[in-house]
Amino acid sequence: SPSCADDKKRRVCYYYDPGIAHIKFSDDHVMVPARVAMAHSLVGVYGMLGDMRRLRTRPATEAEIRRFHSPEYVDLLCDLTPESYANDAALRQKAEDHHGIGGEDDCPAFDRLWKYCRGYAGGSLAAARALVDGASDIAINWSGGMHHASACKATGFCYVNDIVLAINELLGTFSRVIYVDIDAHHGDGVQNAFLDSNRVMTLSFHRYGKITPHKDFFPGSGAINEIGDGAGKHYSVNVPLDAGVRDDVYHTLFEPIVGKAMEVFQPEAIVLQCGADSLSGDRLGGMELSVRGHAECVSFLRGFNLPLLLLGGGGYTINHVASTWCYETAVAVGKEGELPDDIEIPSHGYELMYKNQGNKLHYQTSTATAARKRSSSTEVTKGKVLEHLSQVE
Ligand code: ZLS
Ligand code: CA
Ligand code: ZN
Repeated sequence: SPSCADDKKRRVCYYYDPGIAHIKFSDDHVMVPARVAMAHSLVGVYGMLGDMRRLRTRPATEAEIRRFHSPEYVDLLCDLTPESYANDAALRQKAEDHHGIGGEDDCPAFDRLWKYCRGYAGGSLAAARALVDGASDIAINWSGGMHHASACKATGFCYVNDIVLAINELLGTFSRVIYVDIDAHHGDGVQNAFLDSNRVMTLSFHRYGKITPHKDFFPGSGAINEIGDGAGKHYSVNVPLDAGVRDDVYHTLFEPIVGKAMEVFQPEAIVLQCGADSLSGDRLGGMELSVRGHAECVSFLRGFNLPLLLLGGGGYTINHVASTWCYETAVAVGKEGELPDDIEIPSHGYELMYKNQGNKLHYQTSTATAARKRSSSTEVTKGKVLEHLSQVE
């Protein structure tokens, strides 16, 4: 139960590939992998690297990536470079028409794409193995969490689905795995991969609905009535949210729903995708969580005392992302109470990036002082989701 043994120390392992600092989707892309390097530097300057086992790991192999992704798609990812994309018309056509990659769009063919994919997937696989081995209680890979990728297609900035690979690794040892996704977007790729499985329960909280009369918030899936198929019926859980949801409303839903899911499903391991685009002030998310509100999800799941895999995901205001993942690393090691917020972020190379947030880890959310009325739809959503969960046998 989440109420006891929370002060117990956990063995935490942490994966970081310094190569991530040099990856660029394009000059003006919203997805900035260097945010993970910023988070890593903060974790270092706050003295937490000594509290975790640093994983010795390697990039995922082609064979490991083929365990989920289709042969043609992996062939393409291996061959694709900015040069081959520019010069090989057949390859370019295959990438664009069949595999969601190309142009100036969401998933461009950028330099070192395959290396990037192998790097973050290798991190999530190594993290999953550390939990399987029993060597660690909590394993962290902030560069992972790419929840949209499907077996044969890149979508929504995600090329290789490291989450599906990691869950499959966990399923070799654990009978049931729960996947919780607090990214502002629906975790469609993970849900679809396990849609008819009763060994994986997927639970996504996400913004849902129209952003203009003709356009849905990406990816458009994740309605409350998507509950899974066949043997997996009731094992997909969706919590659609309105734009602007802040800590109070979010946690009116999160603890009761996740608590109920834990109770009816009785998982042996937990995977938490910590997409940071649900934070206030994100360039894409439109939600209003504070750093503490977001991290409360990590503390709550940590409290169940099960093997816990923490992954990154979205997050487009990169100083907010780095602050949050640093604080959540502190939650994992049980030191969040020791992170000083009365002093400015110490000098560590990236300190100038935090100017817009007053140089403090816990920045002020835009609605922190504005009173807003709580919508009755929150109670309706909660009731419907709990009703779905009560049907799990
Ligand atoms: O969950 O909404 C879309 C698709 C489009 C509209 C935008 N154009 C550029 C592409 C086609 C219909 N895509 C979303 C994807 C959001 C992915 C979230 C990933 C995750 O957080 C996990 C990592 C979207 N929203 C905003 C953009 N794309 C977007 C905004 C601005 C830009 C710059 C860079 C690239 C092209 C111009 C881009 C994408
Ligand atoms: Ca989500
Ligand atoms: Zn997202």
